Amino acid sequence: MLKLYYHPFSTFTRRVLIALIEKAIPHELIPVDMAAREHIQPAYRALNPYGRVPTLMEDDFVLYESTAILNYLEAIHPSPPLTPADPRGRALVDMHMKLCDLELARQTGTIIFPKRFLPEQRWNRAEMAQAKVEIEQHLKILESLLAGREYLVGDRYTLAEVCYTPFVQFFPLMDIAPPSAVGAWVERILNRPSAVQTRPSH
Ligand SMILES: N[C@@H](CCC(=O)N[C@@H](CS)C(=O)NCC(=O)O)C(=O)O
Repeated sequence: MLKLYYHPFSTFTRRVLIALIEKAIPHELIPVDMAAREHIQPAYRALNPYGRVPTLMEDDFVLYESTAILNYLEAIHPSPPLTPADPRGRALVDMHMKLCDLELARQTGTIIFPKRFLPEQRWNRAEMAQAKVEIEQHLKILESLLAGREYLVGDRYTLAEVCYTPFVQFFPLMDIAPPSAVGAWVERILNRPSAVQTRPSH
């Protein structure tokens, strides 16, 4: 059985949890106590030398990086599909997964990590403000791509939406009001049962 090393507040882990649910893949969850610094201890670093979650383990096969894990799950459990079958559709999903990491996930982390876990005196407000500007620029581009569409690729829910879901969840905490087509898309993807089931409590 697949094992997933995870933390319940981890955005990147949530992507994998969503895919496991969407595809009804049996799995075992193994919590990593990040508050107790378990992720930087030698035992966990032997699995994932970067000391991050998620990490997937299947027999003696170990895989980290959420997008690599999502692609592996798609390869071993192609049904129901979370990517289009045609090469162009597949490539567009890859493009959006990458852009989500580059243009939203990193900047969201810069804002929400301090807001969720650090006292205000430790916030780097200049860095957080710059991250918000970058997110708003990205949302303008997404708005033009999503106008008149329900989803980013092929008008169906794909791994691109799986990647975005944990990060768009935090728009309210970041005081970001998305433009209209992005706002409707966010509501659509956050209301999906797999998203509701994995919504973080914090
Ligand atoms: N690029 C990685 C990012 C994973 C990541 O940064 N996970 C966070 C939790 S959401 C973590 O483990 N942080 C601990 C650390 O960086 O020390 C992925 O896509 O899996």
